[in-house]
Amino acid sequence: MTQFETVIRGGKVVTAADTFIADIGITDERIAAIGLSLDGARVIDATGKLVLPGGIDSHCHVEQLESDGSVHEETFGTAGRSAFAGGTTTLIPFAPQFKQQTIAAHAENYRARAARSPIDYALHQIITDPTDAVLDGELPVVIAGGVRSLKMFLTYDPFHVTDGEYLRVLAAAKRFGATVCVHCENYDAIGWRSEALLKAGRPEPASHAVSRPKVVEREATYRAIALAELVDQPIHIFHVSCGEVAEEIARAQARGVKVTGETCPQYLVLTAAEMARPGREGAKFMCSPSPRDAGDAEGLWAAIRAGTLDIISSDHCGYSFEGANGKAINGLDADFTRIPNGVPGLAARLPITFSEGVAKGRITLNQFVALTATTPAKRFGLYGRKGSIAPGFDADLVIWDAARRVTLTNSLMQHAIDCTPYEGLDVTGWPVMTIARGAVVMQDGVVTATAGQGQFVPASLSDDAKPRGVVPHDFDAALV
Ligand code: DUC
Ligand code: ZN
Ligand code: ZN
Repeated sequence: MTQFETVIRGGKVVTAADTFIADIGITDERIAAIGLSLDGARVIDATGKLVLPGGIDSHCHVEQLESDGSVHEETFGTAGRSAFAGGTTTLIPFAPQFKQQTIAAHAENYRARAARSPIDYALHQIITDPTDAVLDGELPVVIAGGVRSLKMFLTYDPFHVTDGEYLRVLAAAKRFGATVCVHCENYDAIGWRSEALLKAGRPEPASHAVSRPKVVEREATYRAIALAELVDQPIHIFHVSCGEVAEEIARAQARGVKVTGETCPQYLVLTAAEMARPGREGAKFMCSPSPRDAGDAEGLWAAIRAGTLDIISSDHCGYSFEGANGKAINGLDADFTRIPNGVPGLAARLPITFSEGVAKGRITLNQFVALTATTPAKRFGLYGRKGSIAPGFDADLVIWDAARRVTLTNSLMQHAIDCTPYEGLDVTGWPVMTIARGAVVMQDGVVTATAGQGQFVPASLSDDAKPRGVVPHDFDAALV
């Protein structure tokens, strides 16, 4: 009988396609066999538990450099700890580019930070200044280095790009083979309403939601898709906040356009009402797009079940509530336009998705795995190594107690941030062990991973990112 280094014995193995009881044999960091009565030097008993592929958080902001010289509080070290605590084994954070600067200007700095990661990671490349030198000179080098997804912001100072700049990036992505992820909100509409809110004497956090209603996101989503259709470049819409926006994606998908979408736990369990808490407390819930209204989450679940939205990422972007580097970086009295946007969610993503989705009967176990691991791996070119339980894949696994009831607290999140917007939320389903490339990195909440243990995972061009070959009037402007 083959002796494996480690065997996970007797668990209910769940992939995006199947659910079955089996042992998993692990050797040399990879899944070597799936079968019955496997024997290992180390045996981990998973009887009565689920065995899932480790989560892939394909949208999270980690140790991100900002143009003012500041760096996000969440380091790769603390992000890895938090991710492992929550059953996630791969992250895809963002390498920066700032206006009037090259990509190279910050690449080495960010790679050096990432090299200390305890968790495996791929990278997205933010593009904010798409000059010819950046698109034709630097981008092919970035892509050859294994970064095959670009992030574009249609709003947000100092990141936002014009429609013309967005088109140029879509065309370059098509030429060189990359997918494009888009933050869809209308910059001018938000600016206009924000100015009016401040003039009307409404500087408090609750105004955040008022400044950027659904239509602002819906318009930008429509525009992002229409321009991508013009270029015939696949795009992925980040952080869809409500069904009304998902409908734009569904309409385009029905036309055959290659557009995909994701949502995040904050849109499934938070509402805009949280931002109306007394004083500056509401800042803890400020993220963009804004959380919406009671009832909007059901629209998102419907879009998830229909396949319109097929990834649930965290958009983890942690800012502590206290201290001078987080939500109060512009002072305790900063108006809503000057409070950094973002909520932490690395550790909360899987438990909230499982609890709200599987435990409440909205999705199946297999859909849960697809949304949180398999589809992110496929979309961002990591599949074959990450995202499933099959021979040859990295042994990234999470042993999951489907019945465990937990009340979320900030200390359970194990991140660097001093608060969680999910404080007090009851969930059913919890990770009891996380295994990364064959090593136990979390057991019963104790994380043991070390700095530098994580590897950079180069991405390949996914099928989702390949153009379909349909351009208006048979004239492909991207290739001229
Ligand atoms: N929204 C983003 O798009 N990025 C970071 C934080 C946020 O709220
Ligand atoms: Zn965004
Ligand atoms: Zn984001």
